[in-house]
Amino acid sequence: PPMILREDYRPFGWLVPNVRLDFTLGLAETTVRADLQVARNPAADSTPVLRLNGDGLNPLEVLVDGAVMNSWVMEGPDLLVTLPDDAHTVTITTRIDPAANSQLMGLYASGGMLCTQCEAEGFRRITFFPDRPDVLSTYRVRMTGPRADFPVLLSNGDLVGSGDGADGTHWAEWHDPWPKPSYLFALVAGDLMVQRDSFTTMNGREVDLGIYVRAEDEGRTDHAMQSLKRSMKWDEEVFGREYDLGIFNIVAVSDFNMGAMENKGLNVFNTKYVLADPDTATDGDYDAVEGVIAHEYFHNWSGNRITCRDWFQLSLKEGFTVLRDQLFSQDMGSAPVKRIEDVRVLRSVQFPEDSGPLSHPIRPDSFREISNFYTATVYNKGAEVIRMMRTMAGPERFRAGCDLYFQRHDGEAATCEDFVRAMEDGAGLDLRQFRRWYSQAGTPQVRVAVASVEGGVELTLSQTTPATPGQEGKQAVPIPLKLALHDRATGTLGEETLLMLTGAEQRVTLPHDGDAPVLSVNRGFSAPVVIRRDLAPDDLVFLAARDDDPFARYEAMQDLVVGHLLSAVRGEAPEKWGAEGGRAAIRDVLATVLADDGIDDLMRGELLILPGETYLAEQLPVADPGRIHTAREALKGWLGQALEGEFLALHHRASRVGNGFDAEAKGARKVKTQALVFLAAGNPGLAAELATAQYDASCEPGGTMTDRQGGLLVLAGLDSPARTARLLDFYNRHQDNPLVIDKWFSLQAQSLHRNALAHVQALAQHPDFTLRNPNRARSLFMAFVGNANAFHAPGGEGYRMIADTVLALDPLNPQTAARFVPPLGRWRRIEPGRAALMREQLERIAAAPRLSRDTFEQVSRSLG
Ligand code: B3K
Ligand code: ZN
Repeated sequence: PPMILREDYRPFGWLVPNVRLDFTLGLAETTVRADLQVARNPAADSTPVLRLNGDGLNPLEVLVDGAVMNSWVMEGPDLLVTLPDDAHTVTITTRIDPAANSQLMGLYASGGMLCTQCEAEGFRRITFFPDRPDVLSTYRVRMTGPRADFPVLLSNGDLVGSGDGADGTHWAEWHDPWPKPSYLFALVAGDLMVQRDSFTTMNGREVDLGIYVRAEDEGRTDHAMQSLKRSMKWDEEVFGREYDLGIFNIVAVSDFNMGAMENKGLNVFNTKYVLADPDTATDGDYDAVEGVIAHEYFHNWSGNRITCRDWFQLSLKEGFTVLRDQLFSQDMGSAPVKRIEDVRVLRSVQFPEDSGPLSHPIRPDSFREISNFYTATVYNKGAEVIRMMRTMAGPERFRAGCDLYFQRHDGEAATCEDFVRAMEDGAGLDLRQFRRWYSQAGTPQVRVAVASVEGGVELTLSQTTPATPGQEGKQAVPIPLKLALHDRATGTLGEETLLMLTGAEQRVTLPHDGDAPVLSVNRGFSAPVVIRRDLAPDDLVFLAARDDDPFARYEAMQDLVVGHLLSAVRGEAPEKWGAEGGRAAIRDVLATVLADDGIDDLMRGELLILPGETYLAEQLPVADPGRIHTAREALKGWLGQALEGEFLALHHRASRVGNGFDAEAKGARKVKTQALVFLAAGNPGLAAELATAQYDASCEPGGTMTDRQGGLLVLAGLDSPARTARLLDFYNRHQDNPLVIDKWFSLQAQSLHRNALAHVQALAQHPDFTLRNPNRARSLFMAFVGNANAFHAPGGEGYRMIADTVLALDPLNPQTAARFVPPLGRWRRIEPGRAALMREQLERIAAAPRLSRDTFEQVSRSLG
């Protein structure tokens, strides 16, 4: 497959101002007649040839201005039509088989309904079209189908007509007045229930809201609806963005490759991000529903009204929209907790991506398959880059920059450069050097040293960015660092200041009274960098217990634990970390955190989370996953014993809080299961009893899935007669709910049980398991990959199982198959024995015949 380069961008030779689509719907046969009004693009090189992208399509008939034309040619999958004049109507008829579409791209069948997924290049599987985001058209869509099978017929925009046809058919016609690229087209036809509501915009316009689900999911859409209304209101208040159609519909689909899709006026969602009720969804699920609903809604401006010129600009809409959804969630719940969660995701997913073979800039320079670039780098690092602009400008000036961007580029297909320029002009920032964040891959490493000088302290800051594939020499990037100097002796907390590190090395003197201050740096995680600071354990203890920035407290806690664990993994003399090799210090801080009345349980829960195994591995040039696991479990067990009384008391206190959805109840549920996690490592017998009791209590009326799943997850890691019984109970209780059965697969795949690998092998043979449903495939195998100790089984069985999964899934669903390759691609950073086994599996995949473009690209980059 060819490499596509960003620098090769050229505008398309033809404009397609209007599109008319006429669908005759059937699950196994749908006929599509497309009328494309085309005109030469004055802004492009002139060409008589209209190249229309296709993927697996044959033209049944081609008309030009209503007359049959037979001189078309196919070039690979594309249809080429040579046109005599400057403007024509081209009509093409195609026929597709949605039921046979296992890739879930284009028009496909899911549980008896028809739906579409077009981003990035799925529209070309429906009809021939210039399937690129810079061709904007208004769409008129007519659907005809059997009323009994498809009582609901939806598309983008407004419903302009409907009626009955012959032989039990009916039809509907939709018109979307806003010009859009083909990737935002959507169609849904099926037997669905709807929850309706309405929203009045800031200018008093009524918007009809609808959430469509299958009959069995009725009653689980309330949280999604409330989240939608909150998102609409928040985007008006915080970004000044008003919705622009009379209808906003959401449809939940159970077979879906991603989380959701922002099609204009008709968002299509994975059921996982719509459905929620207390008996089947955890607190985490509720938050995820709210966040994804917001994300897709926010795309209406950052993505739809202003779209991307080409797919290299993907972060223009995704990075910005992730930042918008993060800020929204910060406002809806606990801002510090949300920030910590977002940083944890960035560091455990994006940092490893950025330090491995798949590293790429947030605006990539090349790709073979764009689906492979919907990454944590484009999304989450992209969001961090825009967040830094906001930090440098402050919220008001940042808003002015956003306003200018929306005003200047409304209705356009824009570039990241357009966004940066609008920020310079609107927010008054000089971003000349800052642009490097868009072009340079890799995570900057910042070293900070503090020395006392007359009247203050001198900070020496330096930065380097490690080489990444295709980018050897790196340049310095501007790094906004929020910092403060605290006084450990007096306990006085210093004022926060913002310092810009712009050069490779920089020295600054800061005033400070008193001796030897403690530096609190990268507060709030003001920059997406790795900080290397040589803080003594006592200073980390002080920050973890006392810093006024919640993120800095979390960070100090993490650093303290990371320092202890890495030294254990390296087999270093423990004295460096003080009494008990640092364990005593960790125990004491945890005790402080457990007793601290100044924080709520949601925040306490964050401070109790030990750094994950992937994050720990990332701290080492070459990691031994077995040693990391052993050291981490040993610390957890020691803490579970040392603080057994405290954790028991916590579990007891939290168990008496009610089952509500307020912050107190959610916080209580979070720390309750965390207490169990520590106790399970320290005193398994006691923990098994408590976990069983927690599980059983959660099955009483009003009990929550959060408690049930938490109890069962802990129990699944232990050897106890209750383990089998409760796993069976959970299955029986929820066997009719696929999303909950996904949890049942996941929690066994994630469990700390020493036989987890064998459990996963057996579960892959379970009658409910299938690779055809992406949620189910991920529920078992992605959860397994996240279980570092099981995935990295020394004999390589885990690697083989994932490679088998890739090979089995690739012919069915390449997009989802390719997502399982990156975990194997980490081999260079793993100890040589396992590295060889990982490589072997990558080579086995590479050798398979007829690999998809998606998997081929990921495997070859991983081996390269
Ligand atoms: N824009 C979609 C992503 C679709 C990707 C398909 N390969 C979801 C989102 O980011 O909102
Ligand atoms: Zn998005």
